[in-house]
Amino acid sequence: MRERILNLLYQRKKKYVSGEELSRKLGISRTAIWKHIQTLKGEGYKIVSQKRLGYSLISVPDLLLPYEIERGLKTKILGKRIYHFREIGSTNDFAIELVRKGIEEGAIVVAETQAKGKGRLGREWSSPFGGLWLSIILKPKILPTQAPRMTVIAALGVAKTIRKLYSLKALIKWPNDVLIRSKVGTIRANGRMRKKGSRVFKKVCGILTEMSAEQDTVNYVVIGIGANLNIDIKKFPIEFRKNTTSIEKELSHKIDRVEFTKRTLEEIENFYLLFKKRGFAPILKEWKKISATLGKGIKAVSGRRIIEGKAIDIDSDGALIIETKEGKQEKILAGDVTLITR
Ligand code: BT5
Repeated sequence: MRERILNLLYQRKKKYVSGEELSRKLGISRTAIWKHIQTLKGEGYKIVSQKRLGYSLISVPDLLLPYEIERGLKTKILGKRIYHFREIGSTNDFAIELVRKGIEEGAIVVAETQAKGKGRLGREWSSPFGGLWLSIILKPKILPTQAPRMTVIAALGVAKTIRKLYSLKALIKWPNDVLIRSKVGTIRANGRMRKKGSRVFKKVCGILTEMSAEQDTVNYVVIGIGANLNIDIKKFPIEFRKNTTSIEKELSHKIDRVEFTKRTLEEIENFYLLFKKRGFAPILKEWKKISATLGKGIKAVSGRRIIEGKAIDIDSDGALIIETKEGKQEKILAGDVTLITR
């Protein structure tokens, strides 16, 4: 109901809609309308009321509220149910609880801040206010070994959104970091001498996919996306700042986080549907086009293996193929990559 009230107020933003009109159009009493308006105000909407004129929507809170994400969202699956928190431990943990209780595919969890944001391999993910901390529940019919494909689909969705909305050159570092070629303000960066104004790759988004599977079927996949949007880099712990950026930092202004969220969901869904229809090949093709890794000198750590060489390909399983100095080809399915040549 509150969503419908908001939609009517939005249609005449900053003008008045009478309580009588709202009550007639929505089929509820004027007292009920008044109560809903109070709740919306409590959530941060600035709505003024004037005795004979009615209600007027003045401004919307800077929050990723479900009403805002749902309005005009062009998806069929993603975001059909939205759970929003001002603060949570980890959106992935909550999404896993939901899916264990039987929630359907496409439900999402969003939070303004996370107290225990999770990176991969037990690492910490810093999640101050201003980012997008999002988990998406999917139930694809894939083999457990193919779950990393879902991460690629999400990384592509985020990178495409950044490119289309802000014309920033977002690239994907294997397997799933989204990087931006960022201007460096200092002369020294990453231990190398750099001219002021030259560019290095910095991480703007990380993805953590968690799943539950039986031997040959996946029960569910939770894709956790952490995107640094309107965040001053100083909000991150000092040890995380060096190779980190945010959209605000790159553009030198804040962006509309709701718009970013909607577009990301739409882009991810498009890639997901493409994957369902045509398989992984077209996804792989798109991924290779915006890879920050291919053709570069890299150091890869995968379990106990450390491999240095040139990243020469990503195969049909999504594995990274590295050619070592000795001319040997090595393949890794999971791990961390550092770019040596840029
Ligand atoms: C990732 O891990 O990149 C996956 C991050 C996934 C976060 C999302 S937020 C929504 C959902 N709910 C969760 O609890 N998690 C997911 P990894 O590749 O392991 O990178 C972690 C490392 O990146 C840390 O050890 C830091 O060095 C660095 N880091 C931490 N916070 C960062 C941030 N906000 N931006 C960039 N780098 C960060």
